[in-house]
Amino acid sequence: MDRIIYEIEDAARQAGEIIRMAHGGELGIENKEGKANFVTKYDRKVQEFLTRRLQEIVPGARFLGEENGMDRFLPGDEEGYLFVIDPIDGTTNFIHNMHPHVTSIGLFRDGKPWAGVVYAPVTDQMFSAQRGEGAYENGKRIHSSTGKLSDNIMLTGTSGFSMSAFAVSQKAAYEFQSRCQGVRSTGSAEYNLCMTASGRVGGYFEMKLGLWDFAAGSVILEEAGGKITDYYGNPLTYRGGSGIVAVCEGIAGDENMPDMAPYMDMWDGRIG
Ligand code: 2AM
Ligand code: CA
Repeated sequence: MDRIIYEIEDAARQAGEIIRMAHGGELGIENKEGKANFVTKYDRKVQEFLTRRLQEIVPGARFLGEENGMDRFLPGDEEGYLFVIDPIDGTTNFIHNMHPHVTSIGLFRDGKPWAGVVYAPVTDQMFSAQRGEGAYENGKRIHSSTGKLSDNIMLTGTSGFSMSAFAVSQKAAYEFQSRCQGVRSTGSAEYNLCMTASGRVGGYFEMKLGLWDFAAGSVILEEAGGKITDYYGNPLTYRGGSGIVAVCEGIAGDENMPDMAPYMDMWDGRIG
């Protein structure tokens, strides 16, 4: 892998250190759009740290991040290097001092995801991948499961920001529950993608995510042999948020995988 991937891993570890030290003090919790959609002073602080540090690693790179008003893909982002950052993915877990919450750094080249780094500070797990170079967990090569849906557990998102999205997710989870070994939920999208990439679970689906919630994990999953699409089976555009259906190698060709399109059609799109 390129030297810069290791430098990005170092930056993610330093971000993790800031996150690990946060508890015990004031978190500075504020509400954003929707029902349970929070930001803390640590989300902002970590994003500021990463923006500064990553600029040194890839001079001239552009930035898109969940916080600090940097959350839109701009026309200039189509060319050269673009970092897509979520300083804390799983903020609600973080607030409750509960694992998992991760720092996530995607790196796009000419508008396409090229590398991804996801660091879980509580468990000291470092996931990374570079296009064409494979996916790794703590330096060891990982591969997604080759098992079928019936041999795997699955992860569902819970869309904490929307009761109507939650209701539809639960309907989908009900269908999966009968076809697989059980449905779980963690509260961090990037972590879920890494769990799929590392073969621990068969896949993950969630109705609405920001680009920063899957920018890094999608490269890690694809490099681990998995597949990620929207609910209609289309490739992601990587120009903004989306619903996602992520599966391991074994489930990608499994005829027992439910059709996800009707679930997206069922959602009224309401936030709150
Ligand atoms: P966050 O912790 O960075 O906010 C949980 O199901 C996942 O949904 C988390 O990755 C969480 O990311 C994300 N999430 C929370 N609120 C959201 C919103 N309003 N829109 C899209 N994704 C959201
Ligand atoms: Ca976040």
